[in-house]
Amino acid sequence: MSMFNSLGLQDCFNNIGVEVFLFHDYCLLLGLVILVAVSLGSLLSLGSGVYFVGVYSSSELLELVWTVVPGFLLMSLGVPSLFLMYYIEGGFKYDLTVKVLGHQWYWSYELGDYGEGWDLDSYMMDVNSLEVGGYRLLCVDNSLVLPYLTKVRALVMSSDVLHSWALPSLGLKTDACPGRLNSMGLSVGRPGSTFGQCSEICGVNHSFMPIHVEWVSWEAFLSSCVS
Ligand SMILES: [Cu+2]
Repeated sequence: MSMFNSLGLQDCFNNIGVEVFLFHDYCLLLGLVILVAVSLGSLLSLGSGVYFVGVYSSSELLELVWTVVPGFLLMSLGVPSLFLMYYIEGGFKYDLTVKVLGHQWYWSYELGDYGEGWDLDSYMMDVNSLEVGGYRLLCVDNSLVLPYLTKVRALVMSSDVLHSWALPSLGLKTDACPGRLNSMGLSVGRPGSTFGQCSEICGVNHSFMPIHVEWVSWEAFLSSCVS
């Protein structure tokens, strides 16, 4: 969970999140190395009084290097980024499908795989009805309960305006668009709780439609949802 003194991304709860975290760090590091190299080179060149352009006539090797090296650097950003994008979108085989529907201003979840009675609306808890230790603006009345060690497919859609179903501690975020199903692979290896919020400005109560997913064992999952 994000705290007031947090730097960087949240600690991740799943494999995709860790990969996203590493890729983010790599991008920042690469940007920093290029910034320092270019700034130092410019300063040294200016300070020494020897102007590179003044003595430059031509060098095919130099031109080759300053074309190929940035090309490889860009590929080192693009290739893992594409892999991550496809990985986040998920594969084709799932154990469970959950439909996430954004409304103004709450989320509803449908677990149609196991018949009727599994649908729920998830509203933010009023601050006065919070229990001690509950999180203001994050706790909901009906949490989405999902089993861990399971390949879950989330199909995200909206019934009115654009919303975005975002779970930062899983490194995942998908826009909820009216009339379009976006899919996302959720897979977590241990029990726990993940919180998120709508991440698309969707109206006056945009800040008040949090997301809470509880990861439990299959036994607890099956008993929690049969009602
Ligand atoms: Cu929203």
